[in-house]
Amino acid sequence: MENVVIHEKVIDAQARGVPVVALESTIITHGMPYPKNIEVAKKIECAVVEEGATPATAAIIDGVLRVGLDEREFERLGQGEGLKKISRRDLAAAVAGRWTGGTTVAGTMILASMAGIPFFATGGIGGVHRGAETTFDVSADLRELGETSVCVVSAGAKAILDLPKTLEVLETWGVPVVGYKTRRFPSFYSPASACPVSLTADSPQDIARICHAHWKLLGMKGGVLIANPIPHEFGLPEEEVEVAIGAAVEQAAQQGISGAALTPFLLATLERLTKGKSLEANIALVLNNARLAARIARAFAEVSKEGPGAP
Ligand code: PSU
Ligand code: MN
Repeated sequence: MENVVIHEKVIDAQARGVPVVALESTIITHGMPYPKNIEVAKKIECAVVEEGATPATAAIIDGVLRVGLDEREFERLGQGEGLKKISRRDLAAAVAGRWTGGTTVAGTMILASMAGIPFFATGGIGGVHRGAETTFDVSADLRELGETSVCVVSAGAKAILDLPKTLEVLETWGVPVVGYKTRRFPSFYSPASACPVSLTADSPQDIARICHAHWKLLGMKGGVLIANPIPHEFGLPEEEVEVAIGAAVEQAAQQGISGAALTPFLLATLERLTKGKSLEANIALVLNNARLAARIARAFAEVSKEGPGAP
């Protein structure tokens, strides 16, 4: 795809058959404060390298779609002004208007797919917002998972969302939701919610086989969502998070915050209300997801070698 600039180190890894893991950048531009955001983005890349894969953070710099960033580009995203949050509907405007910004889960899936990278690690996906029955606020991430053939490793979705409705929409779009060593959909800061997942896998190999069956054996399009619970020691007490979320949702309604601004507003308010504890949990779970994504990408390379009749 000639409109994407793939970093040399990523092209080199692809040529040598080293698995690649795509990473998103809205977490840098809209998810965490500077300089923590840059620090964490680099730690995530290191976690992927430690697991034997090559990281490729996606973003848009001066209207150029980039997969794999260098030092200078990370700095731009970390402390630049007027940075955009770029989802599917924003891509054309970003290119035509030479925007610089972070790509959401949906945006990153599109860039990863253009660059031929089927595995992607993030923190949490966007979903159906609470009160969506009146606002119709449903993240474009869900439709993208239905459409684009990338496996997204997440810690589920934040309880700022309506989790049962989010899972219903994923079902409508035909997205396999695979709980990693769990039968319950994780809710980001907590290892489990009350909602069941449709599938459970106990190893990266099991997940790789599901992806292989989905894309290669059945020839279907569309994403696979991996729900990887936050490690127990980093989870936050559920009652405390629930109170803070209730307050954040209420503040958003009072201030009339809606649309693309809603998720960043809720995340920032939550951070304040939990006195930074949510940030530490966020970092722990993203690193956990990056490691798992790298292990799945490696396992997928092995499973693909076993040939079309592989189990
Ligand atoms: N959820 C999080 N942290 C995040 C996001 C979601 O816990 O940083 C970001 C992701 O980039 C996601 C986007 O793709 O917010 C969803 O935004 P919206 O609901 O506007 O589609
Ligand atoms: Mn929205």
